[in-house]
Amino acid sequence: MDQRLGRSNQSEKKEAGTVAGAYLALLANRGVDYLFGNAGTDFAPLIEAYSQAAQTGVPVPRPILATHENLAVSMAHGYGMVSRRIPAVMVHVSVGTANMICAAMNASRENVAILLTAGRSPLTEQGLPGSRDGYIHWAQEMYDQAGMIREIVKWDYELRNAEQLTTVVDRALAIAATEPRGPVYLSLPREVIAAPRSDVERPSPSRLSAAAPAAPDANAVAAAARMLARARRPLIVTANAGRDAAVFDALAAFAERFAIPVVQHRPRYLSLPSSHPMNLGFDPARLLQKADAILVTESDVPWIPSQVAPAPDCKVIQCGLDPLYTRYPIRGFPCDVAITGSALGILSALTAGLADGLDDQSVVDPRRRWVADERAAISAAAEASRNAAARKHPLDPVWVSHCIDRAKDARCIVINEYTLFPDHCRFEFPDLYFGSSSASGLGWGPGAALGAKLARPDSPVMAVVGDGAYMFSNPAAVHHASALHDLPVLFVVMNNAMWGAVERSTRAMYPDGLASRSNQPAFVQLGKLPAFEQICEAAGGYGERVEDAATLPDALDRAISVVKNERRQALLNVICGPGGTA
Ligand SMILES: Cc1ncc(C[n+]2csc(CCOP(=O)(O)OP(=O)(O)O)c2C)c(N)n1
Repeated sequence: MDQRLGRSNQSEKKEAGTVAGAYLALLANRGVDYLFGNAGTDFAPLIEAYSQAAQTGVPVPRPILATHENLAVSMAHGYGMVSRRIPAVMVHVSVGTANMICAAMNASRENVAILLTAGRSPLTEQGLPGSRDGYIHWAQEMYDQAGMIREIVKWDYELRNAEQLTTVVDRALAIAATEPRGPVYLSLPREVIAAPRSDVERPSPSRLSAAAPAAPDANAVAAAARMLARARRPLIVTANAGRDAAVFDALAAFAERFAIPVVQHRPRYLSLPSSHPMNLGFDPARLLQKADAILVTESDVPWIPSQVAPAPDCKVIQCGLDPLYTRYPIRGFPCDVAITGSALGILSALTAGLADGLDDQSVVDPRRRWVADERAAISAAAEASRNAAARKHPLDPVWVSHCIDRAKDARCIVINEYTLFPDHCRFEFPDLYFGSSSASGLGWGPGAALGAKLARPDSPVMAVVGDGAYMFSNPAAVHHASALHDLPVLFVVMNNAMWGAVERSTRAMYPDGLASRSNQPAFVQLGKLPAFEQICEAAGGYGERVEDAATLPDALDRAISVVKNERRQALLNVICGPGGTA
């Protein structure tokens, strides 16, 4: 956890002003660099406090205006996901909270820590600074505003008075930063933040640390090590072990030493270099039935049970900060041993447990040969599918993925709202690829890319999204934010003019049904779409429509050059045929 929890080692100097001013200064003191905001009447004391801070020079989080709450939270998600710091978001009372829930759910399922906040309708009808003065102040009030979002966040609270400010903020940040990390929610009534600040001493840095994760249990590790040591065909399945960037090297060393192949099923963070000899791609289905021991690490859905299952005698070890995913109502994957702990801690404990029995080359060498054969087969199949895709018209997403891979800088951060095929791309370092949340609340990718750019201003950033995902992202708000905050990124829209995932799901359920034979099934075709490239151009960016496979590489080069050399956002509207993974 690298969040600074304080900037100096003394108590903060006391100043005149409001709770709003003290709150902003406290956030900055606790290492919150950015406050993503979508404002309303509840913001008045905060806006005044920002002006006062500008005059006094008190450090406060930089305000980042976003014209939709889904965008504000997606930007915060992207920023937190890349930086591992905790950003804050503030939205307008109940209605703003309603608008941010989808993006908050994405962050929650991916363990991204965010301090989500919202105003409250003023509590009083008159008599206090901040009392109701607009007709909306009655209808916007709810009996339980936080109830809307309570299932998604780790903790929620309403600030009641000036005196508890430090405890509340420090507790919120410590809970958000404790693994498994996640968003927390704090509501801030207008009279409370408009009140005079308290003169209660505020320790700096915070005295409320995040809790360290549990250490892996020695007996469980020993049992898992025995299962892996005996296996002829062991397999690791992960989605998110790489959320701790240090795992990228640790998993590489572990997999290599003990010759255990790794499949990354629907990864949100990559956990292994593409070129690693134990990397067996992204599809567990073809390997699952061959496996006799499976180590699932940080993977909520290691395979789809209705489509494929491991052999009945295959041992399954589930590892993670919350290996049973207790926040998911149903999850019935087999689990012979469950180990709670960080991926890094568990890999290190398993290394010690396996070192005795498994450095035996007679066990490891045959595995290594098996994995090499599997890897060769996967790479041959990928090449065949690229060749088949190469000259298709309209463009094939496989070919688009390959061209993106060839065009991108080796250090480019790629945000994938699921249309990019990572099996046709190379990522050799941690934190270069981020996939959309397993909650799949569409509209995340473009905002997350802006947040990633904020976290790593010197890295090129690209968002690859479907036309559906792009429209869910509030494009006008996205392009406005990119220009306003000087966050030039490249958006590649794979435009198949449909909600392909909806069609694929219908065909899968009713392969012989009428809808499968229809040219116009309901709720699938998007018909005539806007010229997306012009939406980007309207915000001062560069836009191009690409219809021909042969012209895509040059179009990518042009767009990448505009983003890099002119510091302007760019959008390629790539007209694709059906395809996709969801
Ligand atoms: C907020 C939200 N609403 C609806 C969905 C259901 N949904 C899943 S994929 C999808 C279509 C996405 O379209 P597009 O981005 O064009 O990709 P394609 O499926 O065509 O490959 C929809 C509507 C969702 N995941 N999230």
